[in-house]
Amino acid sequence: MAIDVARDGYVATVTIDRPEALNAFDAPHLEALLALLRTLRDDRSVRCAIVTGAGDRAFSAGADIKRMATFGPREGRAFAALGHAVTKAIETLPQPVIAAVNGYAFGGGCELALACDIRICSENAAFAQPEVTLGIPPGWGGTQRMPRVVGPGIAAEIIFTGRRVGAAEALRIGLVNAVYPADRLPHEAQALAARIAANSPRAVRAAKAAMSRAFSGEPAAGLNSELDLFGAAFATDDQTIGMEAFIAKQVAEFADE
Ligand code: DAK
Repeated sequence: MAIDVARDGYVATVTIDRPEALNAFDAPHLEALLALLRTLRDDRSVRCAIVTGAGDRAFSAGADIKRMATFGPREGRAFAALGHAVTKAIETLPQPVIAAVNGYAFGGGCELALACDIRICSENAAFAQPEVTLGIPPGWGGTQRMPRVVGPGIAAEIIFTGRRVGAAEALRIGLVNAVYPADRLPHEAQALAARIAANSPRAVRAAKAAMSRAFSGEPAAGLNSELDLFGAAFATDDQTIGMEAFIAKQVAEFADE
């Protein structure tokens, strides 16, 4: 049982490692993931993170149903709050996060992937919000994030039916950006992350911060924030480095922070 982290250059890969339960989350795994996200948040040597599941069957089968089955309202609420803290920590991580979905992403597993900035998956991936079949509504942000990613009508159908969405459909509806053979998924995730990490970390962070406001409040507030972040970029070395490299027909090398 563990949440593992591995580094490759500027990229940190976080692996949910509980394959005997298809990487379902109990409270200790949620707490471990939350603690790890808090260290990544302040680690300027990490420019992009990947989240994936151990083994070849599941990204995560969601919240641990066996543990939840015995919860009363107080424990249920505390568990839901922990799940919220984890998905929020991913969403608000300053660095971009890629979900490399390598099998089942059900319930809380699907919601974890939805909290990431980008989702890519293997050909054997399957997504679902089956909570209503268990007598509960989605509880880790799926009701809010699924409609933003795939649109309200498709989200309503997926959430109200609890049905499975395979990789090809996930690609078609925009739930994932790309589908790869399972054995190529880790390499493709690393390549995508490395490509992001080669860019100005300050500019990428500013873009993520501005995009996070795209769906909150009035559009004008988001546009004003974009304006502020754009202006602030002109006070950084990265802006000078990036533009001078372009003019000199060279590849920009952005320094660590
Ligand atoms: N929890 C605990 N154990 C799980 C699990 C899960 N979610 N999913 C799978 N497992 C365990 C199985 O019990 C089995 O354990 P053993 O019997 O070997 O001990 C092992 O993993 C292998 O699973 P299967 O034998 O079932 O494998 P199959 O290939 O036959 O089926 C499956 C794979 C993913 C289709 C199936 O396991 C399945 O349907 N699993 C349940 C998936 C699911 O329904 N996930 C959603 C969980 S609900 C809220 C707060 C939080 C939440 C909601 C509300 N509030 C705010 C109100 C969160 C909800 C959820 O995530």
